[in-house]
Amino acid sequence: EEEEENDANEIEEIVGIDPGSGTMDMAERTMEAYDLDIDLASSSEAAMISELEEAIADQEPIVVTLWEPHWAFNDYDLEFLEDPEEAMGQSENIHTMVREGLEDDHASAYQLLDNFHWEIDDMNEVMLNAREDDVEIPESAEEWIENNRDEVDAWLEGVEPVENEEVELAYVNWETEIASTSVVAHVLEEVGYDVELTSVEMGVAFESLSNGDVDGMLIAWLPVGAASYYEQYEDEIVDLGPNLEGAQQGFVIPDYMDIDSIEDLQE
Ligand code: PBE
Repeated sequence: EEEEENDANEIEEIVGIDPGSGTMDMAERTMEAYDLDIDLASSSEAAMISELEEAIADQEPIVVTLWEPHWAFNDYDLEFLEDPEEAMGQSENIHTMVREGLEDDHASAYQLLDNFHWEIDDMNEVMLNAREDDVEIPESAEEWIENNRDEVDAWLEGVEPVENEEVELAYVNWETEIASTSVVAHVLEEVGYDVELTSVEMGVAFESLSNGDVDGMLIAWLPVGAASYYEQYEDEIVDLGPNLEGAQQGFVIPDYMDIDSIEDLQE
């Protein structure tokens, strides 16, 4: 029998990101929930974005795993596929987590990490300014701090300066995580800390935090993305709660495509 030509038939895979990421875990669970008979290709944030850009240049159908905040939503007309089963949750918060004992060992760092909270627009500004000015995110993070002094000063309330103390933060090499981690690292340096930043995979970040090898991290998207790691490690780490609210992950398409729900990918 002949199949009608449409965008859904042309989709043979969903373009994912790094194996071991919360995004891939949630994508796998979502594909199971909808019983999708297509592949989930792993890659990286950068490789996923370049595939997306190539598809858009050729107006080809493509489905990627993507999340908000992300500058791609600023540069391109993109849409989240509807998720009637709510397999990806309604929205995500990004949590700050620290190792047990940090409060006693480095009270000021603990206090600052506990105070740190910002909005989607703030994180977006750091990422978009880096692109606009063609600088690395740590540099646009410094600029953001200069332009948002009042907000930063509020995080510093009750935080005593220190000397000769070192803290280590783990992060994953995703732009959202580089943005938040860079901002907090700069502010910790203002307080007087020597800050070491360690880029690892998400599972390694959780493990390092649980055994005290690193002091903190700002990377856990919950309740959905990082759920598997969180369940595994929650008794061995300290969850300081959300540093950002209202984020979202999902399956994303260019808006020229003629599908609008994950259900449209079912055969
Ligand atoms: N992400 C980017 C990460 C967090 C931000 C959504 C790819 C993840 O949890 O997998």
